[in-house]
Amino acid sequence: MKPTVGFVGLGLMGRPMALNLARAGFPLVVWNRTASKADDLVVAGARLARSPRELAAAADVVITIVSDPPAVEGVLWGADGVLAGLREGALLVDSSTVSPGLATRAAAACAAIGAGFLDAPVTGGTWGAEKGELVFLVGGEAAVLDRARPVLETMGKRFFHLGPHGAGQTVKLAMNLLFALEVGALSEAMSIVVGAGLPADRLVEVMQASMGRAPVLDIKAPLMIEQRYAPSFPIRLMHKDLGLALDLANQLGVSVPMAAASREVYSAVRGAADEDLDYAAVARYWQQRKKR
Ligand code: NA7
Repeated sequence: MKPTVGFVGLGLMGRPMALNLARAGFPLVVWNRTASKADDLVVAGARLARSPRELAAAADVVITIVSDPPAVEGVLWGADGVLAGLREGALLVDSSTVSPGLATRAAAACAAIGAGFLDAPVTGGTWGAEKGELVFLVGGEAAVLDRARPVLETMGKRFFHLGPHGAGQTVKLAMNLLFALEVGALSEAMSIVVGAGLPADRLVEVMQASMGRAPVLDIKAPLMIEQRYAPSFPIRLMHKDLGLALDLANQLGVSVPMAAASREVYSAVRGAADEDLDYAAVARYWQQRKKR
């Protein structure tokens, strides 16, 4: 018999992930702060819980994927939070991108209940979430990952077990730091080319024929050239991740000056935008500044 899955957080990433669980036939209980986002999941057969606590009390495996550390704190430790309902022997998988320290605290809280915990942030964007082809970056015990695998395999195609609790978050923050710098650097390079009156797609064409060839040119460059910035990975979340990466580097005594400069850039781009944009919109920011 398939385990009952409780799914908390039906945002850009969580909704398609939960839909894949429903389609795979897992008994599913969902909760989202804005309940209306659960409508199509209820149509797909999921039950809408009144609180994360009620959800956890009904689930063998609980998955959370919410915006940021305060959101995770709220859905886990709130009065009607997951930890108030989580059953002994259950598993909690947090796929939000947060700090390794928060993952360690959640793991300890689960251990006190007799439940397993994994930090398992994901990469692959909304496209990967829809296709069920996410990549999971996992921290925690290998045996707990083995137990969670049948559920996680509905949503992902690759699983990297990276070490103890917090290791998944550490690698995820390092990875997003690199993405932020790549997209930021590509944006600046494009603004030089566009500023000189040349088309940005020629730069990309040349880059694709050089040692600078990289998937960011396949995935983000077309959006930048066509000025399509509907959020797949919203700039507000990349800004959050750069902050978390800087905090972590600070705790570790590691120097990351390019990340610090990049966070300033993403702060400015975020502040200048009225709408929720993808982080590729840093390209638009530099090109618009040139025009002023
Ligand atoms: P979204 O699309 O911004 O969705 C965020 C989700 O988190 C959404 O379900 C929100 O509920 C929920 N949220 C935000 N704040 C809270 C609080 N305070 N309490 C409860 N729930 C909350 O983000 P993504 O799906 O793209 O990304 C989710 C995570 O994965 C994030 O850590 C990324 O960095 C990676 P709402 O619908 O707004 O009521």
